[in-house]
Amino acid sequence: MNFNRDYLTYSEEVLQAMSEQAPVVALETTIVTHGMPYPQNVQTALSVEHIIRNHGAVPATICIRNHKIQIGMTEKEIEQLAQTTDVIKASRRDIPIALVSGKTASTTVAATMLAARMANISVFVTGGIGGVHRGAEQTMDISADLQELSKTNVIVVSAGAKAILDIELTLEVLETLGVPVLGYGTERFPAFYIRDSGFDAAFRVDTPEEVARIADTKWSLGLDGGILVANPIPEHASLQPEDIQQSIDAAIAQSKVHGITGKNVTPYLLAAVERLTEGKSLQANIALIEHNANVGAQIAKVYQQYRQG
Ligand code: PSU
Ligand code: MN
Repeated sequence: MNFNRDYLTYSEEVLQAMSEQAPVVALETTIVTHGMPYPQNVQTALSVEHIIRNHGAVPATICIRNHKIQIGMTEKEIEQLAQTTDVIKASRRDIPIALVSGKTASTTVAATMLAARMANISVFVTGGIGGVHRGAEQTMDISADLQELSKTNVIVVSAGAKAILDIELTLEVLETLGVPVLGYGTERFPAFYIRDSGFDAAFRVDTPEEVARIADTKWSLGLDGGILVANPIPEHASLQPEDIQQSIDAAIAQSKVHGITGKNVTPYLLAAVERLTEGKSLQANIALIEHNANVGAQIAKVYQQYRQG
């Protein structure tokens, strides 16, 4: 990748890990600033980092601050970010704008993939990716996350995509864009709070080794783009489809009444669903991202051997 490295800055922990060729796992921050309320956002961000360290990998939480893309944040910086209210939600298009303005920005899945790639980090753990919104045939609201998955070489560990989206169309677009969708321990594509969206993943894998091997094979062939690992929420934390479906439908209806568009749609729906489920969706969200951190750290450790080999 050819780009100006002056725009990147690293935390000491990440620099140290890189000098030792230790496995590093990228983490996004839009989930902190726009995906969860305070204080659960900061608690979750720290707990995910903790899980990754317990596996012997190093977390690199990513944001944009002071005209730099920052790879790795201290606990204090994460706490500050979580309490700031006017943070820019930065996807690919917003990265140069945030860098020039010097304002603080959190990174979406798309922007975190880009930053990870620039920093030579191959594994990224998130909650759920953005996708094709319901009614996209009218609104054209399709997350830039999908395009990024078609271009940028990072393994993205997720719990699938939320049922606020049109999962069927999201999978169709991922297929068109050539993105391998790997069900982790399942044939089915999970839908965030629930383990089965009703649609198949492209392929089932059961081990970190399989994921690492597929990534290595894809990129060895010069087939650029990400790999989407779809790791279902643990059974005990998953919600009943009937519990969540009504809340999602109501949230989407409210977003229409309030005329929510563009990058405000996803944060609005996440907050509305949380309100309508009386916090149940938030508990599920925390459980699934922690689970993804466990799986992602294991994948990062195995993939690191391919990078060194
Ligand atoms: N899905 C979630 N929680 C989130 C997001 C998605 O369950 O916090 C965030 C991610 O950062 C994702 C972004 O990349 O929302 C997608 O936003 P949009 O739909 O505007 O592309
Ligand atoms: Mn959108």
